[in-house]
Amino acid sequence: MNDLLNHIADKDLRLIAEKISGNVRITPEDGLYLFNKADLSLLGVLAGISRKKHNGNFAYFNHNFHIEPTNKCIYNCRFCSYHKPDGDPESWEYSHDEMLDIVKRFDNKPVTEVHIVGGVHPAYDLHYWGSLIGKIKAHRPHLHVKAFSAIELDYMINKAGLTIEDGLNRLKEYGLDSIPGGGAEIFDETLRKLICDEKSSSELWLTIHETAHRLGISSNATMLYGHIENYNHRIDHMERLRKLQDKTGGFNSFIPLKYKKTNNSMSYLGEVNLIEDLKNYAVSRIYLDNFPHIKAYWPMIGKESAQLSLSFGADDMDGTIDDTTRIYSMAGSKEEKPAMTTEEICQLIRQAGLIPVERDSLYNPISYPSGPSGEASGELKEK
Ligand code: V47
Ligand code: SF4
Repeated sequence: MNDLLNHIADKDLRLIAEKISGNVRITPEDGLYLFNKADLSLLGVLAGISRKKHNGNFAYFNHNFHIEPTNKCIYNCRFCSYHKPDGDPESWEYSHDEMLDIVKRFDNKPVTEVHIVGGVHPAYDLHYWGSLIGKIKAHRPHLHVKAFSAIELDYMINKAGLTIEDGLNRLKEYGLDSIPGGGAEIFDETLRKLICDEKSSSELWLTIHETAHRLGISSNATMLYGHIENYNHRIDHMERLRKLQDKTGGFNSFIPLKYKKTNNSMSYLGEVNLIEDLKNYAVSRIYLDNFPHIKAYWPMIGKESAQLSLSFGADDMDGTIDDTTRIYSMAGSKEEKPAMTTEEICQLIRQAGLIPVERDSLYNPISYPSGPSGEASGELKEK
């Protein structure tokens, strides 16, 4: 490694690389320098060091499905291709029974998690959504329920007239297991005003996650990138997350979400390219040194790019999904009917030179389809 570091001509970059390989936390200025000055191959190597420290040669996936209860939303985020106002012919809203039917479709399948996220429906409070969780748990008690972005939580808890702490406690009693990372978007207040003015503030997003962690509910964090933000904004976003994680340790994974341009009012911006995606995964892995996992969410970025991101710091491919999410196909993702078999997801991981691990929602290993040292990974030799 020292040999490699000696070949870095830029002295500042060399010092940052030495910090990373020596396990020393990098500063916001270092993070910015990496974004601006490091070439992609160096970022791949440095993110690889960090990735290996956290996750060895393992890459994770799970068996999951989504429920998107409604696309009716009181907000109007400019990047969102999903929401429709109540009464719009393209809006939908599932009843509890319809959502339970989705759960029942998986009765004979080895899924371990349901991910529930949708629009902020004006009519329903915490008890409506909590009782849905209760019914799901009554039907399948061991299914992990990862549900509701901080934005949905803010609205439903408020509508029920509860404090954040009491609301989250109540949802925990109903059966909520963990919280997904949505709604973080970009924390910078000036940008937030421009792209999603009405939704809960950055401070409130962070408070909801902090409170959840304190109550023993773990969560994920996201960052919407590739729109009007610059590298300073991304580092600021990650710095706020890193600080909170130092305090609580309650985040499981960080999920960079690439802005997709179809059917929303920011389309004129276009989309950033794959190099930018990989840089962003790499700097995220290095910067968020207290986050155990970096997730490449393949329904958004595509299977091949998600596979490539495993060489740039990501260690988790999310799940098999089984064609249960529409958010990203509506925003223009090429994964129009996202679904992967276990074999397909493992193959992608093995081809990247890593060992697939089926995990539960808290990243406890469930099985090693290729054995714990990857000994069964003959697929590496295939095309
Ligand atoms: O908050 C909306 C994003 C998020 C677009 O925790 C868009 O495991 C790109 O949070 N282009 C919701 N992104 C999805 C989410 C999520 C996804 C996967 C895994 C997890 C997890 C959480 O989707 C929203 C917003 O940031 N989004 N529109 C768009 N046009
Ligand atoms: Fe509503 Fe979420 Fe879309 Fe914003 S991103 S408009 S909160 S569904």
